[in-house]
Formats: sequence, structure tokens, C-alpha cells
Amino acid sequence: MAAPERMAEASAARTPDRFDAIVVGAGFAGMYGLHRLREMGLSVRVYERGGDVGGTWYWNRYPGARCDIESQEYSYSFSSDLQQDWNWSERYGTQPELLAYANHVADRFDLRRDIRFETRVAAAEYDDASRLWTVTTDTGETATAPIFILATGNLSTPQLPDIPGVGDFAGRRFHTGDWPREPVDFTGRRVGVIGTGSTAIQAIPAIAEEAKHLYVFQRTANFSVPAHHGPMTDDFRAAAKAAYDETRRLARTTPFGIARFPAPTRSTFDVSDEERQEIYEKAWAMGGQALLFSFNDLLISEAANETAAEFVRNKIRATVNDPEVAELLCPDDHPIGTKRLCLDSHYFETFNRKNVTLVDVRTTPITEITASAVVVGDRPYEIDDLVLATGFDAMTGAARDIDIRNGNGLGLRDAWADGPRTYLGLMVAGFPSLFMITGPQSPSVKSQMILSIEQHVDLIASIVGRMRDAGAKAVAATADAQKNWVDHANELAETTLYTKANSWYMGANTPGKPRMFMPYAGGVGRYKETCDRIVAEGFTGFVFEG
Ligand code: NA7
Repeated sequence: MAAPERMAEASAARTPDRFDAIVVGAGFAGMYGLHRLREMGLSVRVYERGGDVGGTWYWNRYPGARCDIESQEYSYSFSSDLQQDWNWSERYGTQPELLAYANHVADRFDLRRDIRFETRVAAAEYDDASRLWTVTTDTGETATAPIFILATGNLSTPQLPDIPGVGDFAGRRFHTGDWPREPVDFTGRRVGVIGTGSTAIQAIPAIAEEAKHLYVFQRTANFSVPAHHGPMTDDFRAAAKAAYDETRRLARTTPFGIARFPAPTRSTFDVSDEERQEIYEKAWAMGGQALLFSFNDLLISEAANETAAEFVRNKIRATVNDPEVAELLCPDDHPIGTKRLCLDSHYFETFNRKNVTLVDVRTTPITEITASAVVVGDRPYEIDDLVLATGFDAMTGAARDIDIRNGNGLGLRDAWADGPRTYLGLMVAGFPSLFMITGPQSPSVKSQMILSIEQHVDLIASIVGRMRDAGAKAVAATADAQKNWVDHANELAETTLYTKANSWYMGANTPGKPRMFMPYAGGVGRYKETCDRIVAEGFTGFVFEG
């Protein structure tokens, strides 16, 4: 049914639809949330602004898009049949394959019948008397439920750069996080890419293959390691499937929720310089995030971190032919790993191509974008296509986009004016029965996301189960529990090097956003133990009402 027809139907009906739970988002979080709650017998309505399931993998269709965690780990574990039946074809899932997987899950568990697509939730208001959330959509629909769940993703609000004239560009303009559904052909075109974060680092080699000329506008150089991407062999796939019970269990005990990367035990200076170099070389050959798991102090000690950082810089110098370009590509303003460590397929080699020019916009910033050019200082770079790989209003952007108000009329935006504050990254004190999946102060983006999504959904399910058992109509986090959790999360972050980078983890990429490290830095294993203990002790820090 088209949106206007739905609006007419909704206003004709006048009374809001009533559900046991309303979920925003049909990415991996919303999909599993729907399935899990439905299995408990709840009636659930999911609203999704996209035209189908997949979330991140629905929107981020830019060339070269793929996951930076290996496929056998980056997948659901809740259904043994699903993980045995599905066959990943590549070591790191491509965007089309991940989207196909999301579609397969939606079909297999018949999820779409409870999802309203192309429908954005505009507002949600809690009523203390009825203990219900009323949700309003941009199609004019309203619905109520005692439980309201944000499965809105951590990187789902694309951000345009605050460059004068960005709206004046007359050629084709794309944001990587809102890429067209149809393939985009860059053959014979002059293309400009603004940004050199993980997205751009994936897209640049792919666009360079097609473009007549590619200008890469770099403000901050980033650390990147080779993915050593390739097909998944039948033997590897069979072994991974046979070992799933053990690897999934192990993953839940590790810092990042990745079985392949248990907590390292050695410190950087426990070994000789030669041995350290060998360890880094092995990690480099293995590819992916392995380098960061070489020693246990790489994200704590600046001196330790510098050994890994310089190892990567030397790899860049050895790869890029022009020494001046190589030096520009060497990151020098943040410790390695404090921004997302990028995984690439021939990124640095791309700058040896004749049709690729690196433009340093740190020394001389972009002054404006005109109808046909990106102007750096006073030099215009004429282009046909502009690709903005400029990132997201991360972690809080999607929640802040919805006008969420509690029973006193207080907005979540106002409650978070000085930065997000949550209990376990799951609930916000003063906002009863509002849950967020992988919210700030939970491991979220510092973990294998699907594992963290499953852990949060399962936790929500146990809280909802407890509500049912106790005959409670609402659940809330206490202000004390939230304060203690935020203090704990902040203290942990301060012991790491994460706070030294101007990263989106710190909110530093979004003008006006308070500076704080938003994910939980204590690791997946420790976080899960804490949550399990809280449940075992009778849901400490939660109050069941009514
Ligand atoms: P990121 O990591 O936030 O990168 C955005 C890039 O855009 C980064 O290089 C920025 O430079 C650059 N940028 C943003 N605004 C400007 C302006 N005004 N001028 C020049 N350059 C600019 O986003 P990604 O999409 O790459 O990655 C996000 C996450 O998605 C990633 O970490 C993975 O977890 C998946 P800056 O560093 O701010 O100088």
C-alpha cells in the first residue's frame, strides 16, 4: 500500500493501532528484535524508513562496500539451522551478499508482515497514566505500545560536510550512506571524493578503476591494513560450521566479540624489537584487525601504540611510489586503532595510478563547492561527480532525529544535551520502557555488531519476561544506576587512548556535539558478565512499575 493511502487509512481509523511493542528500524537489530519478541507471543509493529530490510546494508551500496569482520563471525547465531544452511561465498561479506542474507532471514522467519516500510517515525511520547508510548510516523499513522524499542543503528544518519556551497553542486552528488539503488557508472567521468575514512578507503580503489580521473580530498590520513580479501573455500566454510557452538561461545568472552581475536596476553615491550616486527608482519599477512590484537597495551600506552603505528606507516612508504604522496598518506595525528582501523583492498596502491590525485585539504582547506568544482584555497578542481564519504552523526543521530518525549514532556534530545547518558546502553532513566539496541555506553561499534545486537535483544527479552511474570506495566532504569554506569564507562574510556582522537566515537565529527567517548570501552566479555550478573541478581538498577 502506498504511503498516502496508508495516511488516509490511518486518519480514517482515528484510534491508534495498539501493539505490545513498537520497534524502529528493520536492520539486523530490528529484525532479530521482531523475531524474538514475536516468539514470546508479543504483537509487534516495526517501522522502517527504507524500502526493505537490511539497515546499514540497505543504504550503504557504494562501490567496494563490504564488512570489515569475517563472514562466519558477522552473522546471526540465534538459529543453528540458519547458520548451517547459509553459505557465505567470500571471506568478508560484500554489501550485496549481506543484503541477500538479510532478505533470506526476512523470508525465512516471515518478518515482513509486521514491518511498515518507507515509514519514518517522527515522534514518540510516553503517557505516565496509561503507561503507553504513542508513536507518530511521517505518513500520519499513530500506534501505541507499552514497549518502545530503538533499533535505529549506530551509523545511520548520513552527514553532509559543512562546506559552503555543498548544495550548489550541479553534477551528480552522492553520499555513500544514501547510495542510489541502481548501479552508478563512473566510466569516463571526473570524480571527486571528499573523505578518507573506512568508507572512502573501500570506495576509492573501486571508483578509480572506472573514473577518467579521481581527486581524493584528504583532511586526515587514516591507518589502513590489507583485508586480504578472497573467496571462502568449501573446507574453511565446513570447518567454521562444524565449530560454531564453540566459536560463538568463545566470541562472547572476547574484548570485541570476535572469536578469532581473544584478548592478547603479552605486552609490547615484553618482546625484542625483532620479535615484535615478526609478530606485526604475521598479523599484516593474516590481514584484518589482527594487528591490533598483537599486544595487550596497544590501546593503552602511547609508546606501545607508536610501534604499531610506525610499522603501518613504513608499509605505506613501501607501497606508494611518490615519497611526498606517501608522507601525506601517513597518519600522524592520532594513535592507531583510536579511529576505526580501516581494512582495504589495494587502497594505498591506488595512489600510484595516473588517474588518481591526492589533494591535501588539511594544509589548505576546501573553501567552497561550486556548481562544477571543489575549490581548495583558490584552486578549483573541476569534476562531474561528487562523492561525499563524510560519515555519520554517529551513535545518537538516529535517536535524536525522533522527537522522543517522556511523561513530563522532557525530550531525549534535552536529556542528552551534554552527551548521551544511559544505563548499560540499553535504557535511559526517566524514559520508562524505552529500550535502545546497542546504544551509547554499550560495546556497540567496538564489537561484532550482530553479536552485540543479539545480546541486547536477549536482554530486552528477559526484562520483558520479568515484566510479564511480575504483572508489571512498565520498567525503568533508576537514576542512580545510570549515573554509576556512565561514571564507570567514562572512567574506563579515560584509561585508554581512544580519547586522544578526533573520531566519530568521540562525537568530534559532528559540529556542536559534546565530546565524549560513546561506546563502552570495557569489552564484550566484561560487559556481558555484568549484564548476566544484573539479571541473576534480580535486575539490579531496573524498577518494575504497576
Ligand atoms: P568517517 O570515518 O567519519 O570519515 C569521514 C571522512 O570525511 C573523514 O575522512 C573526514 O575527515 C572527512 N570529512 C568530513 N567532513 C569533511 C570536510 N568538511 N572536509 C574534508 N573532509 C571531511 O566516516 P566513514 O563513513 O568513512 O566511516 C564510518 C564508519 O562506518 C566506519 O568507521 C565503519 O565503522 C563503518 P576528518 O577525519 O574529519 O578530518
